[in-house]
Amino acid sequence: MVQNVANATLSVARPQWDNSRLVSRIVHLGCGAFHRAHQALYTHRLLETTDSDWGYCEVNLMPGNDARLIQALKDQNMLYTVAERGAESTALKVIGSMKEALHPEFDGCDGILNAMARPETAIVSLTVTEKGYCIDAASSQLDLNNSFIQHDLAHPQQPKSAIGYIVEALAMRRERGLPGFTVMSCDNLRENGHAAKAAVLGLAQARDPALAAWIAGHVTFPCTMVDRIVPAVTEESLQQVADQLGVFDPCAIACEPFIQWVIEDNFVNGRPDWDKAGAQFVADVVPFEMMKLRMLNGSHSFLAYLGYLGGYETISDTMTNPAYRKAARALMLNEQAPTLSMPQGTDLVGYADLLIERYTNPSLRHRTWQIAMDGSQKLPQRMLDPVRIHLKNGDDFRHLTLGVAGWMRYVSGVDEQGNAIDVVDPLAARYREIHQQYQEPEARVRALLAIETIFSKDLPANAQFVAAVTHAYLDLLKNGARATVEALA
Ligand code: NAI
Ligand code: CS2
Repeated sequence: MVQNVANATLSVARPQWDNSRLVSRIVHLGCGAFHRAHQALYTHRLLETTDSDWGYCEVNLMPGNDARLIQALKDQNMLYTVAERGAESTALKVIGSMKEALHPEFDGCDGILNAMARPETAIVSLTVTEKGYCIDAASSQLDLNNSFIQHDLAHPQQPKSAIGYIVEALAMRRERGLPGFTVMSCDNLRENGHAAKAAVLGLAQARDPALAAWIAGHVTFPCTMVDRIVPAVTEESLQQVADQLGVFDPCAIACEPFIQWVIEDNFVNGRPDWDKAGAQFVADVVPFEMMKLRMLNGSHSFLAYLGYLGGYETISDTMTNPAYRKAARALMLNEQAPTLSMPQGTDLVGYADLLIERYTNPSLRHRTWQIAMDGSQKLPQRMLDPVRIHLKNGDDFRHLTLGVAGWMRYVSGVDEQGNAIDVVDPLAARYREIHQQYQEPEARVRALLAIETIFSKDLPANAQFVAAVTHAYLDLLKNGARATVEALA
């Protein structure tokens, strides 16, 4: 018998229940690193402490590793390990909230659509990365020119995008006289529920206005603020878990101990009592989302671009340089916090200090390269919304400016030593063209600013912003990232 997490002798206990207790009431699209260490863990905690029967039907839509993960979960009775790594010690947990797992390669589109259209499916949740919504990052509206969306319009019953699956499953429920379900985005988008709604209704409207009207009346799209730093697995991190666990678990995931989930209480078809497992249900999540996207994710992207260029492999390595620590904290408190409208009593200084402490955790090895990915999808909500506020108010925003210039320098694809950078981004080809076509720095900056899905029309037309970014970009070329960050102080 092949030894795995379901049958080997382990150093920690397996769940006290078996799979038959669970009902697949949630279909989750995007069984990646984050979901396994976050929503699946909250749901597991609920199973540990209450008589809940809420379980997950996991779905991955992408090929390659994502398909292999689904097969591996099936092979080990849907059990897997989460390793919470503090600076000093690691706690292991075997998670038992997944009932089943599906992939188009094994189960076909039909298998997945039928699961989403089952009467017991109450929630469809998503962690499909920012680009998985097929929206224009600047406007948060569905991009009808996206190749996945064009495919799904032509072949609605064999969708490829997460949004196409949701729309077709809702069409099936409507035909079958079933209620809708709640669509719950857990991605780092601004007003993620509203973005998911715009994408789903945008596609439904393009297919059939009557379907769009039905969805508008039968589906809710709560916003959520999700937080836990979960780096991508590496061979090394999997081996570390195996050494501690007693068996190799290909589905294991290592993360920080911190975890937070704030959810808008707007569910159309029931929900688990995640508050009993430490989540918070509130009427309005948007202020919390903005706080996290700007203070955490904004400073993360700043550290990712300037840290990578400065020769730092991970966020914790970057934090060993006092100038970067200081710059990250100043970005959070001087340039992001003032753009927020938080409920009274919110301690943003305490929040910033905790973020600095979390970034410093040396056990995580969160690569700057990983966070630097998909900048075209991340800059608008992390840096550019606050820039607009500062431009309007006439305030200083030099850290944000350097963050944007750092992204521009990074997407040139060549580091400060002349080595190639593996730039991963849906717009990577466009960046390459720009860097080939424009040799002169000022012209490159202008060409990058002209990418409307990132900067809209207003920012490239703002002379103050263009001058500030150009200046910071020239500083980076002349002095390098470390010296430029040091000079901020
Ligand atoms: P991952 O790379 O481990 O997983 C990504 C998942 O998204 C995979 O299941 C993949 O199949 C799916 N996916 C990717 N592109 C897709 C597309 N075009 N259509 C449909 N599915 C697609 O990444 P991870 O770490 O799980 O992060 C996923 C997202 O979760 C992030 O982009 C972010 O929005 C959110 N998040 C991540 C955190 C983290 O620390 N890793 C923390 C908070 C939020
Ligand atoms: C990171 C986030 O990869 C990134 O872009 O900024 O995934 C970050 O780790 C999480 O949002 C933390 O909750």
